[in-house]
Amino acid sequence: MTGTIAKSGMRSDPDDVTALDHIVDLRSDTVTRPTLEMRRAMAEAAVGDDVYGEDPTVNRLEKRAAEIFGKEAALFVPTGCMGNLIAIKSWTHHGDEVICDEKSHVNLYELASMSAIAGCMPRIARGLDGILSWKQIEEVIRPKIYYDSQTALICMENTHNMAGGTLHATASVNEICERAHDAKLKVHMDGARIFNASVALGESVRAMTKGVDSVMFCLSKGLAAPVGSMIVGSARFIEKARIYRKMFGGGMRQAGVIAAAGLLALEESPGRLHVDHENAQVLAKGIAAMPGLKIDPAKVKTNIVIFDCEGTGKNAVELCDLLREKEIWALDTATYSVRFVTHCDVDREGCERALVALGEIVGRPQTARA
Ligand code: TLP
Repeated sequence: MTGTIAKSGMRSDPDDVTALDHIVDLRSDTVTRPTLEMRRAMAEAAVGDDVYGEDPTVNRLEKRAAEIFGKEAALFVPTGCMGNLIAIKSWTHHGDEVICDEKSHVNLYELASMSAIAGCMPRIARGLDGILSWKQIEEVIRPKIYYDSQTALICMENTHNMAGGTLHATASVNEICERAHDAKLKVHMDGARIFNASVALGESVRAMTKGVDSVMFCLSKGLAAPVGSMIVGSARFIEKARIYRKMFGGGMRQAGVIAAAGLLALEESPGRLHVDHENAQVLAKGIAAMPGLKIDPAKVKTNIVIFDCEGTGKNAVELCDLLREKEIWALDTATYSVRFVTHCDVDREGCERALVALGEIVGRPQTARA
């Protein structure tokens, strides 16, 4: 349930009781609030002016992120959207095309910034459950003809949010990177939830992103930092990225206050993500047994549970409204599609409450009738 936390000791402050505490907020893992340790680290953080490169805590966070990913350098950015945009801008020129999956975040949920600001066209490919293969990418690479716009970049999303937290197999990522590089294309990974992918695959983020030219990952989602994302890549890429961050208004001053929480998020939080994945399984299995709801629990590998509600005769907005009356918050992601995202501020009991509430709305689980 909201307000409690699975990892003992992470949020133990008895004063941390807000009006939201009885709500089970499954809309997103972006809603996670900083832990007590994070709040303490924020209060005590050593700070300086990061635009001058003088914030020791930001510098520590960037060094650690680069180390963990096995890349030369890293940059702290305010949001995932800005991180993706900076990477796209750094790797492309106006008029270039960026290959991405149809339902990717860069295509659907970043206000067309790759076009509006970076001057690029999204070139859509349709991955299987959001996961692009080299074959699907190759089909949409533009030939080198003077009247064609040119492909410059491939964007992959791991985990893939709107496909339900699906995973890229590392062998396939490596193949895409090798072939892309042979074709003189760059590869960016929107790894907003790359640590969820790492936990589900049982592989290090370093191994998973070895071949990609840049990675964006979020500290502020399942890792529970209040604000911030990182981009990692070569020293040359980060040098350029730093300039675009300033151009886009993302140069922060005494940002060590939030970087301090980011450091804890990076070091401590991945170790508990498996709990969120287990809770997502409980939700998926419970939902699969309910009349009118459709989901394949075998496809739920991480913390995102997206289910179809068409068979209930209610659309997603109506279902979310009914859930909200029962203090369960969910997100409609399409006309008949509802998303639950598990995270550290919703424990097993909260997930069970969500299932009870869903059952009261759509009817009792089929297994319970037998
Ligand atoms: N995703 C949010 C919404 O914008 C949909 C969510 O609740 O899931 N890449 C991916 C894959 C993301 O899921 C998100 C946020 C971002 C980038 C952007 O991160 P922020 O919100 O930090 O700009």
